[in-house]
Amino acid sequence: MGGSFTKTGGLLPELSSTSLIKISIIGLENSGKSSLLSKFIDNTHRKAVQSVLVSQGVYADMVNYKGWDIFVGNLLYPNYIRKAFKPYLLLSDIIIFIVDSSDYQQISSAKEQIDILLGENCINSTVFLVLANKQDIKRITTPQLENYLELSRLNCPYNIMPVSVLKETNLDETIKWILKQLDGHIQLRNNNNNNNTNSNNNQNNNNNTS
Ligand SMILES: Nc1nc2c(ncn2[C@@H]2O[C@H](COP(=O)(O)OP(=O)(O)OP(=O)(O)O)[C@@H](O)[C@H]2O)c(=O)[nH]1
Ligand SMILES: [Mg+2]
Repeated sequence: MGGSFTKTGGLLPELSSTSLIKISIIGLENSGKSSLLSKFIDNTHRKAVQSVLVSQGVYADMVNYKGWDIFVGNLLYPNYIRKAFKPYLLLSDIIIFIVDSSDYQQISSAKEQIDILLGENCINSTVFLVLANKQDIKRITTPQLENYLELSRLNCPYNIMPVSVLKETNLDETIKWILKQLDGHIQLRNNNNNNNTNSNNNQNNNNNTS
C-alpha cells in the first residue's frame, strides 16, 4: 500500500471500490464507542447509522462508510458476545475493543469480556486493537492495562494504543496502525482520486490553452 492518505471528512480514508473492510467496534457502556464512530465517519454518514436488531433484545449500530463496513456493539451484558455478536466478530477484519481507562470497574469487566472473546474463538484469526480511551482522565497507564488484560496470550496481530477520542489524541496513529495491519487487503481510493485529479487538471489545462 504505502503512501499517505487524505481525510474525507471522517478520519477513515476512503477505500477503493473493490475493497470492503469489516471493522467491529465493541466495548462496555460509556467506553466511547459512539464517540469513536462519529470521529471515524463524516457528517452525512453519521445520519445514516442504523440501529439493527441482531438478536432478541440486542441492537447494534451499523453503517457502510466509503468501503468500511462498520459494526458497533455494546457489551452491556456478558452474554452479548455469544448471544448476538459472535457472527459479526468472526467476519471482522479488525476488532477494536475500546476501554474507559478512567473506570476501574470497567477495566475489570473488560478482562472478563476478553476471556469470553477468546473462549468463543472470536479473535484468533483477526486483528485485535485495544484502545485505552479517556487518556485525558486516565487512572491506569496503558502498559498496566495491557498487563491486566493479559493481551500477550492473544495469537493474532494485536496492539494497545492510548487515545482520547474526545480530544482526538492519537486517532491518526490508530488509523495508520489499522491500515498497516490490513496492508495487502485494501487499496485506498485516493490513489485513484489523485490520478483522476491529475487527468482533470490536465484536461482543464488543455481546455484553458485551447
Ligand atoms: N474525558 C473523556 N470523555 C470521553 C472520551 N471519549 C468519550 N468520552 C465521553 O464518554 C461518554 C460516553 O461516550 P460514548 O461515545 O457515548 O460511549 P459509548 O461507548 O457509545 O456509550 P454507550 O452507547 O452508552 O454504551 C460521553 O460523555 C463522551 O463524551 C475521552 O477520550 N475523554
Ligand atoms: Mg453509544
